[in-house]
Amino acid sequence: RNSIESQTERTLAMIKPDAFKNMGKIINAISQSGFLISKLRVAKLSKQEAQEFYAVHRGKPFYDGLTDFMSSGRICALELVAPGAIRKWRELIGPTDSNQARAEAPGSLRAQFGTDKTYNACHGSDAPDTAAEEVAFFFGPGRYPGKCDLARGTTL
Ligand code: RTP
Ligand code: MG
Repeated sequence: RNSIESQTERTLAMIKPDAFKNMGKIINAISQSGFLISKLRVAKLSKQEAQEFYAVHRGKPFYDGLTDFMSSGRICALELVAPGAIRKWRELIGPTDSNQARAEAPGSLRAQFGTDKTYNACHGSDAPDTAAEEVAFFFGPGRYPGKCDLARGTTL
């Protein structure tokens, strides 16, 4: 109850398919920024799982392209723990559009590793309730979305 984990906030971070090849650099940046990485898993989401994860955007013009992108390759999901983790992680990743990020936050992860407003390298939860839901999506009891056998390089 007095552990750092219970006294600080947690958020769900994701390294998206376009940035999976830069996972090492991104995890290094996460560690250097003072987050505790409390959970981590690699997965490849099905289209249906991507639609579920981004259900809040259902009906928007970019929803189909977004969920195609998010199911196009391996991702890395992480639970990050730190004081103010939700806002702190969104600050580290920068504005949604990587081009805007390069103009306004050149050191941010989206500036460094993303391309545009769709292919933008990283995801971060935006509020405590969505953080709890998104952590449960990947790490909740009985939840194993996006099964991926990394050793064989195949989706199970
Ligand atoms: P995220 O949820 O992935 O952390 O990103 P965010 O809060 O900064 O942005 P959000 O509005 O929640 O959008 C979710 C993701 O949808 C894609 N997107 N594409 N083409 C477009 O107009 C557009 N707008 C958003 C991005 O991949 C964005 O991160
Ligand atoms: Mg969002």
